[in-house]
Amino acid sequence: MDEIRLLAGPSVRMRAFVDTAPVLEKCLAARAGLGWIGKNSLLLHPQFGSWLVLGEIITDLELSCDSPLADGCGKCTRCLEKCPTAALVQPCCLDARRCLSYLTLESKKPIPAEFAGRMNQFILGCDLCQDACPYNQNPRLPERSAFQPCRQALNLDELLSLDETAFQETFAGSSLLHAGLTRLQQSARLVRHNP
Ligand code: B12
Ligand code: SF4
Ligand code: SF4
Repeated sequence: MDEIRLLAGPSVRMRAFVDTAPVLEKCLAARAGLGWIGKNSLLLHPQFGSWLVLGEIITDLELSCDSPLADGCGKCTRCLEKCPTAALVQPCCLDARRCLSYLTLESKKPIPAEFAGRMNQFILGCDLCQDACPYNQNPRLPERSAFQPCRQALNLDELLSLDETAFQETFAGSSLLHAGLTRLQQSARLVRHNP
């Protein structure tokens, strides 16, 4: 935003969002020509696939628009086939109540038994409908240090042995704190017996 202010002058009004407000980010990104909404319901870019996070600056600056990109999914349905819980009920349409990402990250209720055996080794979030996508096969690693992974894979026994104090210390600065120890340990107990 500082750079925009340098170019456009101090009177320009702006506000930035990154998954932080009720803004239809995928829809806006598609209309801004950054990609198309794939059948996995995520924004896909021809080069980066869906391995990207969206952020936006809303401003009163008069800017010219790019044209939206054409749909690149074609007849492919790999993401729908790969979803372990059939949460992608039709192309581009996700039933969040069945999605492991919702169940492990957002839901306040215990994970229903019918989904426990389908969690693979995911204790938080799920990327299977992204892993399956042909556009996601050669991911570009982020250069910025802020986007580098801050920790290697979690050890389930270690996670299950943590108390709240140790959890806060171990994951200080990580988004895992948002999930909370109770939720993570619930998932860890469920995936322990999965192959
Ligand atoms: C709620 C939410 C979830 C929910 C529901 C997701 C869903 N697909 O509905 C849950 C918890 C399940 C979830 C999971 C994930 N999420 Co999420 N989530 C959001 C959030 C906060 C809101 C999305 C939303 O429901 N908006 C409200 C509805 C009405 O809008 P919408 O879904 O965008 O649909 C509108 C338009 O897109 C358009 N539209 C929809 N489909 C189509 C199809 C066509 C053809 C057209 C023309 C238009 C169109 O019409 C709709 C109505 O206006 C966004 C951030 C944000 N503020 O947008 C992140 C966001 C979508 N999530 C993101 C990510 C990364 C994930 C996960 C991969 C995380 C993970 N690893 O577990 C999974 C992926 C699951 C999946 N396959 O979608 C990223 C996606 C980046 C990308 N490449 O698109 C976002 C954008 C966050 C970010 N800032 O980067 N998420
Ligand atoms: S994130 Fe996992 S559970 Fe959710 S739609 Fe994608 S594959 Fe299905
Ligand atoms: S897996 Fe196929 S259908 Fe699904 S989002 Fe990727 S290209 Fe589109």
